[in-house]
Amino acid sequence: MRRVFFALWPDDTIRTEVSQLSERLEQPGLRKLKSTNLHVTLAFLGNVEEDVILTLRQRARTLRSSSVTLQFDEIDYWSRPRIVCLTCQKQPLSLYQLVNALNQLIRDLPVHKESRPFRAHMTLARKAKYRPQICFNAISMRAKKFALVESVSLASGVEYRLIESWELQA
Ligand code: 2AM
Repeated sequence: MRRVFFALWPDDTIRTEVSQLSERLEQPGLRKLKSTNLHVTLAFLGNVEEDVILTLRQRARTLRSSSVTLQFDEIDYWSRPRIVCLTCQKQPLSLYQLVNALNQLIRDLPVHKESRPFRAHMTLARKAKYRPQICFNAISMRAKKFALVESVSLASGVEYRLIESWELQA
């Protein structure tokens, strides 16, 4: 079984920009994500068998959805997962279309299904206790691809690894 999810996978420029912002976060016990682990989850699928991954890859290839531009203009604190994350005041229609298309794609598969409304976010840090008070310039992320990603647990911590990515339409 492999733990997988669909995500927007930032390019190196965005990773650098977000990491620089993340460096400014300070609070006791905060566990910041490594720059290479930054992502925007589109659909969390949980632990799945190899044949399901094959089906996901076959279906994802056929998906036609538009590229997505996210304007990360807020830093939020979510108390239950205890995360600090970047969020968008406005989520573009193209994002909903992509998430809906992915939910259709997984509908009949034995994978985790989310019941809560979708809220785009990029987790910056875990084990947070309160909302950081920092000013920053909004970060605009143009995603031309979406990806199937694996979460691998290592002694050094969790690592997110790209399985495959697919182009979004211009
Ligand atoms: P995140 O997107 O809020 O950062 C792999 O576990 C990734 O899928 C994590 O980064 C995690 O959080 C996201 N995710 C979304 N829903 C999840 C769930 N129900 N259980 C675990 N991880 C989930």
